[in-house]
Amino acid sequence: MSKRTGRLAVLAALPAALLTTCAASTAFAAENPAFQIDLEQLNDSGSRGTAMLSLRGRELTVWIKSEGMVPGQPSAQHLHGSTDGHDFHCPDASDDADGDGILNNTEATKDYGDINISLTTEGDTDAGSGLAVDRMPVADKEGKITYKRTITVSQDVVDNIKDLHIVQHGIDRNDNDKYDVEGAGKSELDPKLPQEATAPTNCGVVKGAAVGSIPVGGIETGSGPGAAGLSPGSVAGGAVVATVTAAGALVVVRRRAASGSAAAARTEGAA
Ligand SMILES: [Cu+2]
Repeated sequence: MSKRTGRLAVLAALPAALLTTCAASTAFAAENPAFQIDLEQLNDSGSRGTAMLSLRGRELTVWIKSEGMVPGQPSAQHLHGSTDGHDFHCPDASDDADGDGILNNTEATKDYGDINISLTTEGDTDAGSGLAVDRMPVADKEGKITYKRTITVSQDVVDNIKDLHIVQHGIDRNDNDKYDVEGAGKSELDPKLPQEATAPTNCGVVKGAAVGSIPVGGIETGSGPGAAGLSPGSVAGGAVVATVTAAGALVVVRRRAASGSAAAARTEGAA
């Protein structure tokens, strides 16, 4: 081998070495990716916050810090959207289809999709726990919520995490620190429930989500081994269960409010 050829060989090897380095660091980032979410108010709630999603294999850790929540009240919170490539996003006031001044959950679901994961404080996290308010975080007396939980998710969620987003629910239109029908009428989900308890108060998408969601098309067709997880069908089925469960769970809130013991409802803030 001539000296010249030898040098060329070294030069040729360099990019390969660089590529290997890059691949290694990319692999590291891909192994433990983290995504930031800014929560922005809906329904003029004044609520806002930040959230972080980080993945270690199929272990998803969710951090949420929000403020402007209803003091002493539980806030249902979820990862909404789908893992089959559909591009859901956060709604805005223009989605108030019936023009009543309240963006209710049904109107908003058209944009942010069904519940994919319920961000409960303990126990189940499926869509069926969507309104299990006894397992949802309670805002402290300043209206702040701090939440952190690590949950095991399906590979579909891992692969499409950028297509999901966080929604927190619960507004207080008449500023009396509780969910009541005087504030915004009855919930469209169940006329026995106050709209204030189910209407969304904030929403946030994963930063850079639009970029991430483009190549997802391949996932839609591919359903090879290991693609098990939440199918659109099972999510839809879960949503029905969620509504039913919701009716039961929210009755707790309603009874508290009805008993007039707002103080009792103002349990000490979780976390
Ligand atoms: Cu939700």
